[in-house]
Amino acid sequence: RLVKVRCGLSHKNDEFYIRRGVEIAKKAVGHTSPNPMVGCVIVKNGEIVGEGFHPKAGQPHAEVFALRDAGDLAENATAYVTLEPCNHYGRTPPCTEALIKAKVKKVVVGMVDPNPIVASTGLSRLRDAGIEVITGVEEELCRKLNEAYIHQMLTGKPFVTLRYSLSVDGDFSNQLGAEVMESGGYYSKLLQEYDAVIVSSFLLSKNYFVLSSKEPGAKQPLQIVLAKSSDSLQLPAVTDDTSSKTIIFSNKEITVKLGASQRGIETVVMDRMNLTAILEHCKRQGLCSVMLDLRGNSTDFEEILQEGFEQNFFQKVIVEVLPILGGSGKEAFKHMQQNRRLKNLTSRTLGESILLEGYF
Ligand code: AOF
Ligand code: ZN
Repeated sequence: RLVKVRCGLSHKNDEFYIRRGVEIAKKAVGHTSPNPMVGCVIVKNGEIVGEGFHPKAGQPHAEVFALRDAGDLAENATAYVTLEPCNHYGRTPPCTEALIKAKVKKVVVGMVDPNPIVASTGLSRLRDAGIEVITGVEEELCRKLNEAYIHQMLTGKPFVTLRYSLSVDGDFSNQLGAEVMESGGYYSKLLQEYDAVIVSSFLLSKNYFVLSSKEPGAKQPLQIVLAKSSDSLQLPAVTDDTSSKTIIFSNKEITVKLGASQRGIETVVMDRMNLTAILEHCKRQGLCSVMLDLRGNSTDFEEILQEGFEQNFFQKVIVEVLPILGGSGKEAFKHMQQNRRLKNLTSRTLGESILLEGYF
């Protein structure tokens, strides 16, 4: 039985090479929008002879880099591509033609391109040229890789994720969570995945953190600040350093005061705070993915959350449970003063639930 398992692991099947393609596609995380992330692996006689990924919109596609890497070895080889090869002249020429010219024998595709100008024409172009084509290999993984791109292509709207943290007893106001959350650089990595992040000015005025990814070479998301306070507002944590752009949305009752170094920051005054207008703005800027970070004063988000749920604006939720108990002030926990911070928190899934265990 052991021997069998070992064979299973070393056997490199189509799924293996598509997974490798997904891995290398992710090298460009945060840089390809509005284009998808794509990886391509060229395999001949069971060996990888070329690899490439799409680094940035406007630059060549994954297939082009992989074919260049493989050189003459691409002839009679199999090309594994996480997304259907394009068949149109966009900013770059069609990848189908490049694959045909390189005389590959077979093309294995993760998923069909939802872009209406491609949508299966890439597959048929390759088949017409006598190339064997298989599609739908590790499709779920490939879809997850480009969830924002797919949503934006199919609906014309940005992909919106709600992100928030909770204490173990379900406190949602969670001003307490701000510092805890920075552990492990997770948030910094998450920011890379989004074209824009929306936060409340409350969070920034508390100087809890700066909204820029610290990943090396990171592309910074657009920082969208909801100015939510009846008083005039100072925003100490917003800087206008060139790496991250900031835009502040407010309603008529609020005066936004910017510091001398913040003059370049764009401000938009709306009749009332509304998510429709904010997302329209993102769309006009060609932004495909937006994260709405609910840290801060939960009341700050009431209006736009209501609107977002009514209009079905949200696609995804990311919830972080903090190692804190007794944040909610609920009856059962209200006498708790000490040991609010839990130790050795572990988690696992129970069917569709999550089980947490922690120690006082
Ligand atoms: C591929 N391989 O690596 C990518 C593809 O303006 P362009 O020329 O960059 O074309 C963009 C479109 O091409 C994009 O919307 C998507 O349909 C496809 N992206 N296709 O074969 C790639 N990035
Ligand atoms: Zn292409």
